[in-house]
Amino acid sequence: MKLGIIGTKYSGKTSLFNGLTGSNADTSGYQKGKVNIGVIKVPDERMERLIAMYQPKKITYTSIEFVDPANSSDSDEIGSQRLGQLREVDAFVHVIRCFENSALGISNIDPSEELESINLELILADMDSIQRKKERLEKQVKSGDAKIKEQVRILQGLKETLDNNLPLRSRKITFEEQAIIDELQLLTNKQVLYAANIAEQDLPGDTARSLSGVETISGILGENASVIAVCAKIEAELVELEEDERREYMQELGIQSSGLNKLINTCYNMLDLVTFFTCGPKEVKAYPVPRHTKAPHAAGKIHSDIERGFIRAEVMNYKDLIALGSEAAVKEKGLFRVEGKEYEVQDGDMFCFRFNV
Ligand SMILES: Nc1nc2c(ncn2[C@@H]2O[C@H](COP(=O)(O)OP(=O)(O)OP(=O)(O)O)[C@@H](O)[C@H]2O)c(=O)[nH]1
Ligand SMILES: [Mg+2]
Repeated sequence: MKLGIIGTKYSGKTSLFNGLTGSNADTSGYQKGKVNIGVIKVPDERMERLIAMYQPKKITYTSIEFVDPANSSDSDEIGSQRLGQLREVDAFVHVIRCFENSALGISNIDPSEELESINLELILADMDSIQRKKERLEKQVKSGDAKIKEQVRILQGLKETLDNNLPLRSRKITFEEQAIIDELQLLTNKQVLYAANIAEQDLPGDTARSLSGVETISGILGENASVIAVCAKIEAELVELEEDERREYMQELGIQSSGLNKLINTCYNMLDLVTFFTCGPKEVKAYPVPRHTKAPHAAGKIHSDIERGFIRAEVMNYKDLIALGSEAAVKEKGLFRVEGKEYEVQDGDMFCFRFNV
């Protein structure tokens, strides 16, 4: 999974990037043309139990790649070059500055203005992509091709949503629309996780000011929006510490869980992901998939051959395994099942796929 970090200038994108990935990217000022990319493994305590149980030769955690795109100019906008680097991400993390920065002479805090300006920039970028595609197709439409006419009609439908100042994620997208969205690598269909970047002195996040930042964001976006409060600067410091020291410092600050953990949990909820595992002496591996994914498609995450030649899934759930203590006990209780093509993956499922190609 790939997450792109967006936000206005000095909102704390690179600081958050450092805090999430344990990197040391420069935050001392404008860094022209430098893109920061970092990969983290998704912590999952279930993995630790499974590793202890199966003693595998190889361990593969789910990973998340964070992209903090390069500045193309020293402006408040994301800018076209950065947007280009963000087209392939699965979702955005939108950092919103809720702290004053006297060193940079910034004293006003205005989450609604930041939300609006970034939102508008993404909408305009999508409008531009759609407009160009439409013009190209309209040149060909004279030939009377019904397929092209249909495409122009779909583009017009997408454009109308954007004309109303709404991102594409605000409404249901049809199968045909999705194909065009993918082709044009549009931006506003992607889900957004909002990170209110609060001041150190507002930690653990319950001062009036930090609450007002988060509430402003939630108030504008509605209660379904995914909003977390973090202090990017502190996260960047925490990630540098040894485990013990970190725990101590977190306790001092009153922080329950790291920004990374908060972000991952919120992100999994937002994207409605569940995790399945494959376990054996060779490898223990975790795979995130959208809820309601069918067994053959899940198998395809391991190898396309397994999806193509799918016969059946042999499955038990992590919860049963832990409750009963062993695979044999799970089998004895009749909780080790054989499932077919229509089976939907449940969180914590442990699969063995049978296939034939
Ligand atoms: N006090 C405080 N300062 C912060 C916090 N997060 C970031 N900063 C500071 O704000 C300045 C900008 O932070 P960056 O992380 O570089 O912000 P950015 O969004 O990457 O900035 P650009 O890439 O230039 O758009 C730096 O001086 C940071 O140290 C925070 O939570 N509290
Ligand atoms: Mg930066």
